[in-house]
Amino acid sequence: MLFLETIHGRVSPKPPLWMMRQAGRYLSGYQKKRQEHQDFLSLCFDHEAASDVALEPIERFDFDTAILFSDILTVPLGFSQSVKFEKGIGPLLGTLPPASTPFSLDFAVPIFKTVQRTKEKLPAHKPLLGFSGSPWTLFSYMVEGGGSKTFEEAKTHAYGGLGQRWMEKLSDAVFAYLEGQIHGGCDAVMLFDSWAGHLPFDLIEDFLIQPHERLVTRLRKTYPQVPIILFPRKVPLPFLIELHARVRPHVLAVDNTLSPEDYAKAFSKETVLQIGPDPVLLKVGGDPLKKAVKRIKTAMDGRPYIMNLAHGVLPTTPVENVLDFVRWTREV
Ligand code: 1CP
Repeated sequence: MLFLETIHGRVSPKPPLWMMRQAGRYLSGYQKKRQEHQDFLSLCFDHEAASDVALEPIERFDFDTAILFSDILTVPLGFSQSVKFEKGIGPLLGTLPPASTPFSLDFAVPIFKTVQRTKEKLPAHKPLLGFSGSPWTLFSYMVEGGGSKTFEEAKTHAYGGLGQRWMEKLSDAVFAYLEGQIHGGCDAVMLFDSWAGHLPFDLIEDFLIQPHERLVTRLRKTYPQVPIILFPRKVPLPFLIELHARVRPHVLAVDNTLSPEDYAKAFSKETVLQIGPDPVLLKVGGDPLKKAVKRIKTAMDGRPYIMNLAHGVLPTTPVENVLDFVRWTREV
């Protein structure tokens, strides 16, 4: 499996490739399945439909890994916090439960079934990636009650003691949740810290570094054969370097805060990076996309890396551009 071999250090002129949110709204099969379900979460909890959705991009684009089809915002359900997705608004969560609330994996039973069915239906040479939100990103949604621009509530609790308590609870919950995915058949797991870039310097230690240290150390020790991809989005370089050095994920997923050359300079050749063009460039397609792909390949030449996007694929992306992206990534 090129994807796993690369994570273990194999250098290839044709890097493994997949896209964040590869199973999503830009695909007709997804749209059809989505319409057959009352809301987005019903689709996530229908293990047959969710696994079909996860397989569609593999069949269409021959990506080098599949990713479980679910969402990071199922985890709050394990603390009995309500979650719904409102059309045109995004996620809406109920009030934050008391910090004494125990975590239950009951909500995840259908998700683990999705893992199993996706793995069964995948060609044997394609791995399956499990995932979770990171503690800080999950906490942000749980406190803010949805998306946020300022993260005022989340940061208020972070500076108080409650945030710290939740970091420990969420690290343990995410470990248990990923453990279930690994038992179900996931070959690797990814942690999405999508809102890490909103952490001010004085919260980096307690809300970015320590929760990941706790979580990744425990995962590495318990499941040494399962690689971990960490995506701390939009974290300034000095913190990113420290996070990487202390947490030691198998793969560091980077965005487009820096140029590919700067990422190559900042991290030694032993560091496996996951890197890719701006999702808007994928939507634009043509020459600008081709140039961006070439630039990344040149900067990453001679080191193991995974091609992806700087963030999730946009719903407005033409499928033809994805086909071009795959072709340009693999042409030598
Ligand atoms: O049809 C729809 O309207 C639902 C759109 C959709 C989809 C396809 C959402 C709503 N989530 C997903 C799937 C999803 N989300 C996957 C599936 C596997 C894949 O193909 O990649 C994954 C891994 C996620 C992860 C996720 N969900 C993240 C982390 C990655 C990132 O994009 O930063 C986050 C932040 C979410 C929250 C989320 N899910 C959906 C929405 C609208 C949001 C809110 C985003 C925001 O607050 O801006």
